[in-house]
Amino acid sequence: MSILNKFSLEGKVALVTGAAYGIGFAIAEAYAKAGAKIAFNCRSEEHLQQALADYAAKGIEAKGYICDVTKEDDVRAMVKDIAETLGTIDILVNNAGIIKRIPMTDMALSEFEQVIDIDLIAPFIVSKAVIPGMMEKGHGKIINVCSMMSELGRETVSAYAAAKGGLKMLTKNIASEYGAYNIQCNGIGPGYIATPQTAPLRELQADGERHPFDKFIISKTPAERWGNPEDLMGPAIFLASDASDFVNGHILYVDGGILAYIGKQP
Ligand code: NAP
Ligand code: GCO
Repeated sequence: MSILNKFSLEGKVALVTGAAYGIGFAIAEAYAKAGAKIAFNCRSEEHLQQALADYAAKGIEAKGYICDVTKEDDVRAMVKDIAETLGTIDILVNNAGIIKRIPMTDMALSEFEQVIDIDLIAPFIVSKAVIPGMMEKGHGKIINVCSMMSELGRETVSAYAAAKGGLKMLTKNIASEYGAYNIQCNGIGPGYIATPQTAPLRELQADGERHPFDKFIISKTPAERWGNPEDLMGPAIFLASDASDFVNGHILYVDGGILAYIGKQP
């Protein structure tokens, strides 16, 4: 048997939250191409319909749900329906997330709370709904989408950094608490990836110049480029497959070397 079979997801059921587009879509696409049955969710009917068409255009039969990951009853109903239609979830990717870029002292409490709700509390909600099925099956893979902000801070992203830092520790705690049930929980930490979430940081300036932040990230990345969602496909397959059965509580940074690099000398 080829060693590459360890990376196969054949016959597995994967739920990728927030996978209508962006990083979640790329991870779900990768899982489908590795053999998994795919379920995903988002909040918007328009995004759902567009995503179903986009998956179909790639030959992927994805099952989509309108489900806000912060609503526990709706999440439990979605997980139950997936179990009844596709099978008990083997792989969960807590991908759904938002960011608000506001100086902390200008940020309303409600804005801070919304980011924490979606980026930290929701991974708790969804993992809590999925783990009992994994325990019953005797295996499971949970991948939490962390961030450079799981390790670093920067101006205007206090809520997001707090959430993603917390998500790193939630990852380690799930790994610790459920490792004995053959459930591995790891994080994937993308660097700066070209998606709608980071589009404002890459907008061309009125004079046609690149955005200052765009130039900043290029100077902080040894690869001298933004990442693409496709850059996450291989690492995500690894963390979801048998090839990572003894990897647990690890945050796999996929950042082109940002965290290793002091930055290009001026
Ligand atoms: P994105 O393009 O903004 O996509 C976010 C997805 O999450 C959308 O499908 C959105 O769909 C869904 N979503 C948001 N809130 C939701 C909720 N409450 N319930 C259900 N779905 C929800 O973001 P992205 O860049 O792909 O990022 C995906 C994940 O990677 C996020 O956790 C982000 O923090 C993380 N990340 C991104 C980068 C980057 O550079 N892009 C780097 C590191 C980590 P609806 O709006 O239709 O609900
Ligand atoms: C920002 C960016 C980052 C990325 C990502 C980096 O405003 O700094 O949006 O937070 O989204 O999380 O890993």
